[in-house]
Amino acid sequence: MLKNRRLRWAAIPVAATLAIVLAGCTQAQLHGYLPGFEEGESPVTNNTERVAGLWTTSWIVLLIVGLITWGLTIWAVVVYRRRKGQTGLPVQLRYNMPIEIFYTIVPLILVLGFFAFTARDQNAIEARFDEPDVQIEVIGKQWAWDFNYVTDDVFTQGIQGQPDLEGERGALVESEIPTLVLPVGKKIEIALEARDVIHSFWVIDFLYKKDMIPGRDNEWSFVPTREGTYAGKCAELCGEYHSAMLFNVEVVSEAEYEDYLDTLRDAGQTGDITQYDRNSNLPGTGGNTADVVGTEEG
Ligand SMILES: [Cu+2]
Repeated sequence: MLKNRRLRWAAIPVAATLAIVLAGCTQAQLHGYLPGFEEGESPVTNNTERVAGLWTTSWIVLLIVGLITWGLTIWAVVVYRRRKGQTGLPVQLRYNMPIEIFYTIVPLILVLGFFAFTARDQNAIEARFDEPDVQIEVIGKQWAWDFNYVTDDVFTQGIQGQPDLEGERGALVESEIPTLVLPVGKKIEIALEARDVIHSFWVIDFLYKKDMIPGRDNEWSFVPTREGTYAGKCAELCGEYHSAMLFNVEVVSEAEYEDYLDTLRDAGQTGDITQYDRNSNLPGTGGNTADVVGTEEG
């Protein structure tokens, strides 16, 4: 009985704090300060709410575990402190079965729970569309990006970020940064490829990042749901100018998207751009024979 009453007293401040804290929450706070959740704006892709949900729920669970642990620690320190006139060691105890079971079972539940929810969300996020509206090949290279709009047979080839000598130290010329244009509300499937070494395609506000591995294509399926410009960068140290390997993602209306593709078509940027791969030493690419070396270097 006594134990129950104590628990009830502990629950009151926890609930009160939660109520006060949550009532005044902004979008940013409700989504665990992850990027891409501005006040009054819709989510950036069809997956960001799910990612933020897993993130904030995990934090809440872990903070509750933390509060219990810190509470018990402080309680033990205060209640069993050395009092005036006490000498020698306190009574030495061992094998408190309830506590041993408690701190075995609780972590087990936590680990299984985190695993299950992570697996559930990962399956949903990684699911591929049966029929994507737009297929795009994004190719990482030292140190820029090529975008091949496969569905519409046009492409752009980026150049490395150019230092902006006028701007802040380390700043790049914004107009020279490669830009991937996407139509809003469409099912996008991006094939992630690399020409040389491992890169990683990371669009910060999309809460998604995936490696680009030479000779092994990765896929990313999603629907961009809000128009705007989003910053991206390479997230895998890939050589000297890795830090200059930035790009932008521009999510636009379908009409603007079609206009953009037309400008590429008019500029003659159609056809195949895979021939610039440096991975000619991979099995099946026909490289590294005396013939090839002789003719290419001659
Ligand atoms: Cu890179």
